[in-house]
Amino acid sequence: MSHISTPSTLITAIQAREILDARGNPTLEVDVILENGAFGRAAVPTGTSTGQHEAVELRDRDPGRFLGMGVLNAVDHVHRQLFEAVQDLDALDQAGLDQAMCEVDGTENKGRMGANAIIAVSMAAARAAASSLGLPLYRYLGGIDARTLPVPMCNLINGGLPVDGTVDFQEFMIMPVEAPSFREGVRHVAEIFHALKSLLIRKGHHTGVGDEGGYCPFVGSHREALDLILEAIGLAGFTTGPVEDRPQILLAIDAAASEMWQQAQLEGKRGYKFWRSSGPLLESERMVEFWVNLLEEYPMLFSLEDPMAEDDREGWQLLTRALGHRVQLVGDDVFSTNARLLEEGISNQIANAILVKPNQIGTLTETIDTVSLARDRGYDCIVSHRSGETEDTFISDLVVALGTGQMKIGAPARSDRVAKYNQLLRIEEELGSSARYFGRYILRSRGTR
Ligand code: 2PG
Ligand code: MG
Repeated sequence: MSHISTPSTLITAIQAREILDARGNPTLEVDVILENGAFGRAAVPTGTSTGQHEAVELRDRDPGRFLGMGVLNAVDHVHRQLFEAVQDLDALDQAGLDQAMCEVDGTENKGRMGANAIIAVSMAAARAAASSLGLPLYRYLGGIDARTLPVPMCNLINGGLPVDGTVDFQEFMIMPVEAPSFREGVRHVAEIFHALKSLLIRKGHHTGVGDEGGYCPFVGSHREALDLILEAIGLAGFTTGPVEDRPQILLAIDAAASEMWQQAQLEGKRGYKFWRSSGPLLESERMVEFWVNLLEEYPMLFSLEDPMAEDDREGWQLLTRALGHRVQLVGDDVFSTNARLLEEGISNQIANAILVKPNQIGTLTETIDTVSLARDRGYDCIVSHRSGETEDTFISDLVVALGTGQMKIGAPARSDRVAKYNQLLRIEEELGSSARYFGRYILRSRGTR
């Protein structure tokens, strides 16, 4: 890539620091400075229901600070080994500097330097490079084709592991597929979010929100959660219904089923434990039947994320065979934004879409490689936030750059989530008439039922 280099875009300084994420836990922020004075800053989010094969998030484990969650060792690695590796490298050569950092780490899971340290430098360097060229980040990363605004997967109800005492599944989401623009899509989801709040109050539920900004009512069952959402959609004046009827709003669930699988394992059993609703333990085949029946009952359900556990490959295969032609089946834990795991999943015919979280793999280059692989093999990609976010909006630019057309953002509430929506609103405005909203196009490769 040296042909596009100009000496002025060489990395001359890096400053890392420990900051707080939206849950009050420490995380890493990094500034990268180039010879020409250009500056880029990035902060790293954190997951809760993390896949077993995610790149390592390095924590200090010093019980005397932040309950062991400090990241001072990662900060130190940025200042020493990682800076040494990328000092005087060209920030325009993203692949080169990402590779240099991977080499210094030398492990497959970035366990020595910490994936949090590496991804922070990787993203900050991209920002500095964009700034040197006077380009917005989405334009720098995506070129002239970067003009597709995603359909937001907007979280309305939170449950699962991060929330005590509510529903089994982690996230219940809506997708404004018939909006004419992203801006209108945001209006749709925000109005439904407010309608749901009024409904919850009317029904005597509390309206506290979870990490992703969605409400956490004590509803007990997933059906009750889905019914509340359907009612809120109607109250707000929007339509939902079978996918083939072209409703304005479709539904999505992140079941985070690996947690249910692990819960059963704790009891020495193999299957899925519906622990909140104290339902039965379902073996893989029964779990597949569960999903098939739920889709019959709720034909507006378009997307199921982690409907099966990452350790239940046969279950995933069964489900993909049963439903893969009709709905979007998204692998989060099972792929962990890792091209090798995705390749394996593709050959085993698991899922038909992948969640993309840059910090799961640890460099921007590898994130983009995973998206390219997914696309080549006909898998849809959904760029995603994490449950522990910061005010950083990198992923909003990334989703437009990659043009994947879908983004899991959380609720239209709380600044760590809203920052992402607002950045997409700015990008849409800047693109003007060139902007296109992905909208109904998400249905292109899924047959109707
Ligand atoms: C998920 C995400 C965010 P986490 O499971 O998809 O919604 O959560 O970052 O905790 O894995
Ligand atoms: Mg998930």
